[in-house]
Amino acid sequence: MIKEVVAKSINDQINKEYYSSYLYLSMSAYFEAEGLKGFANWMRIQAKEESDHAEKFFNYLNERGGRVELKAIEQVPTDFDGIVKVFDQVLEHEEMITASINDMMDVAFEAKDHATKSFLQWFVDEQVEEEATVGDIINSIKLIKGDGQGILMMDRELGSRVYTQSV
Ligand code: OFO
Repeated sequence: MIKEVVAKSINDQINKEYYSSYLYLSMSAYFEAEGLKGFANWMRIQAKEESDHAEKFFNYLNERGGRVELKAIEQVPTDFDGIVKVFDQVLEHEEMITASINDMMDVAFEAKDHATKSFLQWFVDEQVEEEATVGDIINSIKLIKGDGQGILMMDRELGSRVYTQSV
């Protein structure tokens, strides 16, 4: 049976992953309204991935005999201030998620819960990849410097992202 302190950290994280999903869906709606369909597509896939992450935690806690408790999802921003600021916000949010996963790892370590440590490793690696991807997008946006042609090209590129389910 999973220890209560570990189960609590997983339940808290489920909430954060759903918040992330909701946040990225809100950003997708913003891009859609701005006519940036490729950016909207990228963000919508990001939202789906976050919901998959929540389900991964959900399934794992059930598997370990813990009790999943879904709490209310905090209100996400609904208005944004341009492409650069949106992606800066994404990076900042992902850094917060990385810190949260690292804290979970510490909890599992202290509880001597080796199974949870092993399970969390996937998320540690995923966060490295996510932060790098968002960092690359921010660099490209900065290089474009608001040039319409460049934004159009980026919109096309981000529009080609395809969703692959991870649960
Ligand atoms: Fe973007 O991260 Fe989930 O875990």
